[in-house]
Amino acid sequence: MTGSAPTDPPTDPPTDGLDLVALRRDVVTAAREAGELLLEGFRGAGRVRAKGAGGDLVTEYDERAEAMLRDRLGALLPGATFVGEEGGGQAGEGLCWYVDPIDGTGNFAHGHPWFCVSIGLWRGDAPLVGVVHAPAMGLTVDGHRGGGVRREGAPARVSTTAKLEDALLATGFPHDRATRPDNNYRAYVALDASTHGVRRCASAALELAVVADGGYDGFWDLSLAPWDVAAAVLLVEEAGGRVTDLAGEPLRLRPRVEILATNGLLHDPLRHALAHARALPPIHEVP
Ligand code: 2AM
Ligand code: CA
Repeated sequence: MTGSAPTDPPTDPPTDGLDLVALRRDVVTAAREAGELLLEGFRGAGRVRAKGAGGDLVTEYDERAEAMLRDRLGALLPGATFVGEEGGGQAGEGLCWYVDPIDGTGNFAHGHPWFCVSIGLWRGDAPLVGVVHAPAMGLTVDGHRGGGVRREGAPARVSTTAKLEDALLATGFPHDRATRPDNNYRAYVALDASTHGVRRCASAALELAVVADGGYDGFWDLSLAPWDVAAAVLLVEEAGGRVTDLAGEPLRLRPRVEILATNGLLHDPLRHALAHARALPPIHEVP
């Protein structure tokens, strides 16, 4: 859907002379290079091993792509810290890269094309640059603070859907959903039945990028990691949308991130619908 943005992007944080246009271009180049590496392993004989129960998979390609991105991004901003899904790292008050070399690892490992490289540059609590690149689908969504969002070079905006019953939504589920009472099933069932549907394609960064591009009207998740959301928070906000936690408070990149991202118009209606659904008895017994 097209139309004017329902909300304005937040005020610019200080960029201290950073050339965000050039950085964004260089991050897209690095993400595409990492994407080419991933495609060498996609549907191939890449070694897959289980990282934990319930399908949390890590492949040699996560590790190789992250190492490559550590090099490339480190060279762009030698003073920035780096937090990656595979190698960890500590964010400070200054510039920090948040990198997920494959968001949607389970899809990648199963030969499903819905996975992406996600790279976010933040300064403290402020996102500056975000790039989500899905190499198997030829999709890149990138943006920088004050510079808008593009999908394959074309301007991207959030949708203008104004009624929850007309919305197409997306969500995700925790890996321990079979046993965890707060597993998101109740909210999923309630919203799936009362909207155009709730997708769950298992790459939070990519789902959020599609919110920024207007394909989804909203996304929520109860328990993500900072590198799952760091790039796409910038994209949704810059595309005119709104991002908070489920209580409507500002999002912070804590070790466990609860997130609600919408086109802005549906933010409060979806937040209230989720609160209502989550107050009902949970669905957590797997037959
Ligand atoms: P991944 O593919 O990099 O593991 C699936 O609903 C989404 O949740 C994916 O973005 C997935 O990222 C992410 N995810 C998987 N395990 C997670 C965990 N333990 N903590 C936070 N996010 C996780
Ligand atoms: Ca991830």
